[in-house]
Amino acid sequence: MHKTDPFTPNTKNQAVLSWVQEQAKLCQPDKIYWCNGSDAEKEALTAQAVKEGILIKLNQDKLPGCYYHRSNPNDVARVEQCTFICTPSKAEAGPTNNWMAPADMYKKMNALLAGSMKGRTMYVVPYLMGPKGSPLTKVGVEITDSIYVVLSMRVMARIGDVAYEHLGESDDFTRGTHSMLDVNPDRRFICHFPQDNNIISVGSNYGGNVLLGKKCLALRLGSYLGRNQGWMAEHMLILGVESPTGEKTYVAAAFPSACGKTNFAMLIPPAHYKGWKIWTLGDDIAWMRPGPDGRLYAINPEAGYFGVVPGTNSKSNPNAVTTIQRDTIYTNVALTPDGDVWWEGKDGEVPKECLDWKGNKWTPESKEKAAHPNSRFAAPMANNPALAPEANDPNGVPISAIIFGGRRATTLPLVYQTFNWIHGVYVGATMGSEMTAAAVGGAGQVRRDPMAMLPFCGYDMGEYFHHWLNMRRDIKVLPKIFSVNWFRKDKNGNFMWPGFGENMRVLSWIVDRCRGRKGALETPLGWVPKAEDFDLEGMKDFSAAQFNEVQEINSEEWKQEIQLQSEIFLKLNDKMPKELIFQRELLVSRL
Ligand code: OXD
Ligand code: MN
Repeated sequence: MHKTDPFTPNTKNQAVLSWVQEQAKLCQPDKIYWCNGSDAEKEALTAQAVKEGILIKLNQDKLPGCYYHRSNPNDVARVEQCTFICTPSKAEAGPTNNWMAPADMYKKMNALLAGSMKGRTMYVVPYLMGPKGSPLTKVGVEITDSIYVVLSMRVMARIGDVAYEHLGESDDFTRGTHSMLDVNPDRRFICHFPQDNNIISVGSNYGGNVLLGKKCLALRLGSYLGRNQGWMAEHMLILGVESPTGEKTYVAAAFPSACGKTNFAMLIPPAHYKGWKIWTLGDDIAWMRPGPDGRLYAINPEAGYFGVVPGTNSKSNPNAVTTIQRDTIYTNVALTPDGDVWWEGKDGEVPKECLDWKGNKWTPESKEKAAHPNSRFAAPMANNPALAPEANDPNGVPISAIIFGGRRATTLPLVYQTFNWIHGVYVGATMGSEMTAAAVGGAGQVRRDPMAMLPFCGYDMGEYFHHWLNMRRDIKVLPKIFSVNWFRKDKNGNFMWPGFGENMRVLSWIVDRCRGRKGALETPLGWVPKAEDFDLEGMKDFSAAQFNEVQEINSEEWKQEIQLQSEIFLKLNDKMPKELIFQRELLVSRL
């Protein structure tokens, strides 16, 4: 519905109207602003955010449409310890999630939300997760008192009237209430009520905690809905590999947060791969369901990228560098005197002086980082020169390969293919990775992060593995499953594999395996490339001997690795599917 006054409702959907009214009664905002997603609205809200000092307008000659935001220094990452899955029973949430009884959590949240928006505006943001018209697409409505959230949501999701059109008169939408309160870590809770399709997030203004379509709906509630409805919500990028003859192969890949999903999804092949092209479908989340032809089809529910900024440059990710030149919200990077942004690892000169992410004067002599290690860009996917034309296709794309990858300094070879779906599920389920700055606490420690979903699975992790195993009955043409590790280090602490664009070589072997074009050698872990099948041509300073080293399977390290897997086996205990227990035994006997 089109209108000029944002303070009158722009929908006739009764369920939305009465829920908003209920929330308004609780939060008591001064005004209710009904977003319609238009460009005029974007302009008005951006101007308002600048006026209120929430956004700083960047140098528009250099960065047209770009703005800068500094968060509260206590609010820079996801907070897993404050994230709750409030299923009716604790068992449904499982041992890897924080749980509280729904009635208790609603009581606690209602007390915090009561009057929380006095003196503030409540924004009502209708949004779609997924392309218009897709059977996988879901509608959400987020209520928030943060203009930064509204402006970020319009980058990350398809917001506005399009969502009400999809919803029609139905009451089937995800309700999400967000209030910053006083941005106090002691009053910070990210709560999910899967049985009510409801989210309440308070006390934060950080993307992963407050852009409720992303981690909360697309992964936590999404995984719960997917299990009940026969589809999969995964922490995976989606990319397409196009050969010089126009053959396209689609791949989904799960890596934990801040392990290079955005870089991999936007990869530019090295010069040697003339005529090859990588297309980005998504960089963080995949929703997948079996299609009528029995293949597994994936969509990216998002419409933008919320990427880690430090380290982004024309070597690591040239497409991202282009993507974030326009219409981008930068959070917690450094600000230069000429209204440009800077971060550690940016192309070009280090500025002689700038303001760091906290607003303090910074010079190259400063001990602290200028940009926070988890500083972020929010940029529309439409800016990506490698955006796949299929990114808006409601049918999604058929997935031929699934890749699991962690950040591991030792043990894990560069690449291997699992023997079959069940073995692949075992490899995903036992994945370990060094923790990063994307979540508060523990950076650097290796933890088990099954399918990179540890922080995002909205129900019992053992049941989630069962769901993966069960899906093989509905997917008639099963994707092949691979393990990769870009992060192995030598004795001197140097990365053994150059990574970035060179990862194309791994991808090309994977594509050839999916298409039955390349052979492989059987090892205790799975199938690995034969030396002659792995393309090293055109690589400077990387020999066949180095390839053997990065592929080495060290049985002592693997004995330890299997011990470390006990962490997840013990935690899930009797919920661990038998198939995965057997897979572990088989691996032990093969080794
Ligand atoms: C993200 C994350 O922001 O995984 O995508 O933390
Ligand atoms: Mn992520």
